[in-house]
Amino acid sequence: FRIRNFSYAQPIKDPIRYFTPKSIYDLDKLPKNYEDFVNKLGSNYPGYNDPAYMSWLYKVRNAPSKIGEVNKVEYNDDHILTWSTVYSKLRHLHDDLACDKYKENFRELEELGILSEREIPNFATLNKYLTHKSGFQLVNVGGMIKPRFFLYGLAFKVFFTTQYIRHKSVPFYASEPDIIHEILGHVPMLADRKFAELFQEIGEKSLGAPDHVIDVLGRAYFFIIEFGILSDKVLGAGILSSSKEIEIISSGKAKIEDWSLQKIINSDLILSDYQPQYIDVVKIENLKEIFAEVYNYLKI
Ligand code: TIH
Ligand code: FE2
Repeated sequence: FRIRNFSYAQPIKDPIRYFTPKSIYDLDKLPKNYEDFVNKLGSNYPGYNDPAYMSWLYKVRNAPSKIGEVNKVEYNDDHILTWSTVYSKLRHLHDDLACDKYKENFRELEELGILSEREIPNFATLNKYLTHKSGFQLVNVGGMIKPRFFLYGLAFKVFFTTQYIRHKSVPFYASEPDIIHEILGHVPMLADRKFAELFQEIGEKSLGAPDHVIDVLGRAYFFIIEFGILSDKVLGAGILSSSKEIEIISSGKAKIEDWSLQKIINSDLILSDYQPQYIDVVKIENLKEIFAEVYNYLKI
């Protein structure tokens, strides 16, 4: 008989942690809990004292979709007013500041009647557009999920997305993703075929990866895809969806840093406040090389 070497064996505390999806439908087996929201709940949570909003919020957050299904969320006049207020303000700011790819697809989405100030688009319509353009689809979850599982989705061109909208008292900045962030931040970029390929590649690199790899991939995603800039234009979805954050950048007071892998590895991840710094990747064509550097460093 053979003596097996157990030195690589990991104690399986949480079996799901080691589950790697093999097909898109395996994504339904991943946990979709959103611990961050629960941690944040307190009397300073926007909308905390608005019981109608809070009960709606719980309902929407607790109805994650399965692959291939979409929820039809009922938005009331308050929600639509928040959408319209942010939409018109951002649209104006984006004219000068959003990167070209974003603007090009945004214009197309408006021309097709998919995006407008008047209504919050439904996922069925968005997904029809996205799958046609780049193969991506939105699948709704209740809030920020574990980075590992978010990245796993990308491998199968699934973009896990929130569907609730921020409270009307805080239209111009949200400390966590909501539908304004997803649609006015991410969707126009997700429609770009090259960008979508990059997303899928990041996801593929994450499948079954050890924690330190997930950590670095998550950081690259965060500092570039969410909060990156392209010299005098904005790329990051976290900036594009927040007029407050755009204003900070255009005021010239923001700290802009050149890309450096060591910098993103050593910087704190600030999730619920304005960013203390933004990474400038100069032009979108640099992303391939930048991510190649990340993969090379991680030996993946
Ligand atoms: N700050 C973004 C907004 O106001 O739309 C939301 C977030 C994106 C990523 C982290 S928080
Ligand atoms: Fe995001």
